[in-house]
Amino acid sequence: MSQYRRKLLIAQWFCYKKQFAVTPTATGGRIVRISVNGVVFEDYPTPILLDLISGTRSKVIDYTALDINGFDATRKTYPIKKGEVIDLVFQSTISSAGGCEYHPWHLHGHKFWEITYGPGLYPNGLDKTKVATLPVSRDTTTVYADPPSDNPVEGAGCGWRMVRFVADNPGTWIVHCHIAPHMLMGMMAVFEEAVEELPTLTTTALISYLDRKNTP
Ligand SMILES: [Cu+2]
Repeated sequence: MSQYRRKLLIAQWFCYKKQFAVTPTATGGRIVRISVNGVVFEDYPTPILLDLISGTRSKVIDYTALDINGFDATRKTYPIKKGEVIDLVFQSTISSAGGCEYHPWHLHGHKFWEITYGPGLYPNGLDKTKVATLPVSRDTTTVYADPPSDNPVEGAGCGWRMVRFVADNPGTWIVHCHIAPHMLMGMMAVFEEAVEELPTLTTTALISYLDRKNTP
């Protein structure tokens, strides 16, 4: 199995001031959303895992079509190849209230290793003295508000954390902030991992699977 490392930057942004349009409400207020790399998560019209294994969603991914963050704007997922070693960087940014907040990020389908973290914005050059010598394996990690200031400079980072996992579990895996209101505000994304490995089943078999009463 070929392996290579790839970095995915997962940055949370509030729809805040002029950076994003906010949705006006009927009463003239506004609804604050949270995006991941500028995309506010919206549920798929149909479950994409079932679409993949029923054959109604293509398993052929064009990796040249991914944007700089690794996002596929057509599929609305972050496709990952089998065997990739993914360095996932969770980046916090200023909140709609004007301060830094903490975010506990949770990934489905994998445990990852905590590698390193830092204040502000993720730097291109890592301070290797801060990399964990005995990384902890877990499926949730918190990006603490760093700096903890109530009034950081607008556009400044609010802390980041890097974790690492190996793409060895084909499927569709959600990654989201575990603060439920943040998740519902859009702070969520989906990894489509090695989907070419998923089986293709007939609709009849799927219905049997979903509705046991229908099983002969
Ligand atoms: Cu959060």
